[in-house]
Amino acid sequence: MPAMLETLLERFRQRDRLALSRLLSTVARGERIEEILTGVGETAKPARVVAFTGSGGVGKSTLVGKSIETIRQRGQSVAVLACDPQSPLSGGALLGDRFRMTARPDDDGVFIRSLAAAGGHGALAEHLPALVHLFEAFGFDVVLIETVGAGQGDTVVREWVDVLVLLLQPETGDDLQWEKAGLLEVADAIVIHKADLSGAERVEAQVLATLSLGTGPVAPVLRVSSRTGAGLAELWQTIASLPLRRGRQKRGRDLLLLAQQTLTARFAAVEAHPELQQLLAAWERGTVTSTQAAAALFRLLRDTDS
Ligand SMILES: Nc1nc2c(ncn2[C@@H]2O[C@H](COP(=O)(O)OP(=O)(O)OP(=O)(O)O)[C@@H](O)[C@H]2O)c(=O)[nH]1
Ligand SMILES: [Mg+2]
Repeated sequence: MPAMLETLLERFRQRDRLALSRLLSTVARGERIEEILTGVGETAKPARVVAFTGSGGVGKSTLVGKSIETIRQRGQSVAVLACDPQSPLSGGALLGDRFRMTARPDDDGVFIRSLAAAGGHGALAEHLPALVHLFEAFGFDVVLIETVGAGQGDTVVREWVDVLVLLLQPETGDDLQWEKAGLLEVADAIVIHKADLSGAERVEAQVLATLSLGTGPVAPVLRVSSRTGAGLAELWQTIASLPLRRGRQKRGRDLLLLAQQTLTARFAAVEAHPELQQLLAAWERGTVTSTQAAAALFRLLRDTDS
C-alpha cells in the first residue's frame, strides 16, 4: 500500500475530516476500494441512510439543507452526499450561500460533500455501499443523499438506502409522472413539499386516494414547507420511526461480495482458509448478517496484510 494512503487511513481513524474527504474522492473514482475499506476499521454503528428523490425543482436540495438543522436538533450527526453535479447543493456558489447559513462551519456533526463521478450519476451510485461504509466508520448517525429522481443510477441508489423519501409539490403539471414511475409504491415516506403554496391539500388527497388503491402497506404522507419550516420536525420523527428497508442488507451483501473477490484473488483457493470457510458457511445459514460477514472478511484481509 502506498505510504500516502496509509497516512490517510491513519488520519481517518483519528477522525480527520480532510482524510475522510480524500478517501471519499478516491472511492468515488473507483480506486483502491478494498484497501480503503480494510483500512478504515469497523463501523461503530450502522447509519440511517435516507435518500430524497423527486422531479427537478421540487425542492430536494432545499429540504436537505433544512433537514440538517432538524437532525442536529435531534442530537444526531449527519453527512450529506450530493450525487448530482448539476444540483445547487453541489454548485459552489449556492453551497456556500445556502449551507453556511444552516451548517455552522465549526460544527463537527455536519459533513457536506458533493461528488461528481466521471461516468455520471450511475458510476457514482456504483460505489455507494463503499461510500456509505466510510461515513458509518467515521461515526455519522444519518447519511442524507439527494438523487436526481430519474435514470438507472437513481434506481440503483434506491436499493441501497434505508429510507426513500419521495417529494411532490402542488400543481406542476407532472401529477401523473410519479404514478407512472411507480415511485409512490416504492417510497417509504411521501412529502408534499412547498406546503406553503396553495394546492398542497389537493395533491395530498390525490396521493392518499392513489395509495388506498394499492395492496401493500401505505407510506406516511406529510405536508412540509422548507420555506416556513412547517412539518420538518414531524418528517424527521417519522423517518426515525420507519422500519428499515433492505438497503442495509443489500449494502452489506455487495461489500461482502467485494471482500470475497479480493480474498479469492489473494488466496488462490478459498478452501485453503478455514476461517473464511466457516464465515461463508455462517453467512449462508443466516447466522451472521452480510454486514457482519463483510466486516469480518475485511478484518481477515487486514490481518493477512500485516
Ligand atoms: N414556496 C416554496 N418554495 C420552495 C420551498 N422549498 C424550495 N423552494 C424553491 O423551489 C426551487 C427549487 O428548489 P431546489 O431545492 O433547488 O430543488 P431541487 O429539487 O433540488 O432541484 P434540482 O436539484 O434541480 O432537481 C427554489 O427556487 C426554492 O427556493 C418551499 O418549501 N416552498
Ligand atoms: Mg437539487
